[in-house]
Amino acid sequence: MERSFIMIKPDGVQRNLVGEIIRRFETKGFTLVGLKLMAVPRELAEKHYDVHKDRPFFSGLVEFITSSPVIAMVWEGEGVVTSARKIIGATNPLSAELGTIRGDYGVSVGRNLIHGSDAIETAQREIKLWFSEEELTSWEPSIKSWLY
Ligand code: FUP
Repeated sequence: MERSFIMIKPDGVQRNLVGEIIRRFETKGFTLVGLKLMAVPRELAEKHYDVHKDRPFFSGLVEFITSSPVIAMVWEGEGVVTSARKIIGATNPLSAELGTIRGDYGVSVGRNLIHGSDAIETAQREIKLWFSEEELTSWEPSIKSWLY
């Protein structure tokens, strides 16, 4: 089953949006298979954003992600990678549609509240980077077979 790595960034935690953000994924119908609150080691932040290492915003981004705790999560379900990106909204919150997490709560690209994997292969890499196998628990929603 498809999985995505979702992280509530320090600004989302500081602004008490953890419950609201988790609610959106739960009510959409995806299954939470891993969750932890953690301080992010610099090395992990640098690996996670490795693709941006030559960009001017890289050092500020790593500073920010390591500045206070994040919520790291893995969500599961058919199409979860693409759907999560829609739930999250565009990178710049000022361009993000209302109804998305960034569109509803964000004002700055450097404080855009949440990360979501941008492709299935990226999700696999990020999940390995952030979670051990033992930290992930697959479970079957037993209420209705059409809920993931
Ligand atoms: P996204 O996939 O929407 O998280 O966006 P990107 O992978 O393009 O960017 C990763 C993070 O870098 C963004 F969440 C915020 C930060 N960023 C900036 O701070 N400035 C920029 O111009 C672009 C991205």
